[in-house]
Amino acid sequence: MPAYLNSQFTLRRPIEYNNVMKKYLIFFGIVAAAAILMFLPYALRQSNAPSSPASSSDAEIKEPAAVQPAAVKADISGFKFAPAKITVKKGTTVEWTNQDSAAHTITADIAGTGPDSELFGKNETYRYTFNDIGVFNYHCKPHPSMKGTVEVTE
Ligand SMILES: [Cu+2]
Repeated sequence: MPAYLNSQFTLRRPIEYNNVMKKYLIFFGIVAAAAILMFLPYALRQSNAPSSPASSSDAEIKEPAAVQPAAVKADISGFKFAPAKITVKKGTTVEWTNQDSAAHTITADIAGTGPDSELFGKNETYRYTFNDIGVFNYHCKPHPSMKGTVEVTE
């Protein structure tokens, strides 16, 4: 008699079959639960689809901020600050370029409260970052009639 037909095997077979079925049911149960858990966030995201244009417009709002110039540019031309009055947000750097042959300075009217450059000549620049809120009046040391203002807002 072949071994696979012995009575022990045929008796045991249904029990083993049940065990195998139980293992399969548990396995598929876990797979199904995992599949549901994996698809749940996706399904929730899909249901939020109408609000996704809002998130893309958030990105559009962020983009100009990232592209924001490193410095606000101003000129010194014809013995004048141009523009003479600049309004910037706190933390903004202002960069002045001297277009005149004469050397000029950017000097805070109240020493120690704002820009204080050396003399700088034609096509040279001076940068100052305004980290405090307020109105900063400045002038040119050799030409006190040259006056400018930077207003720094929140
Ligand atoms: Cu000057």
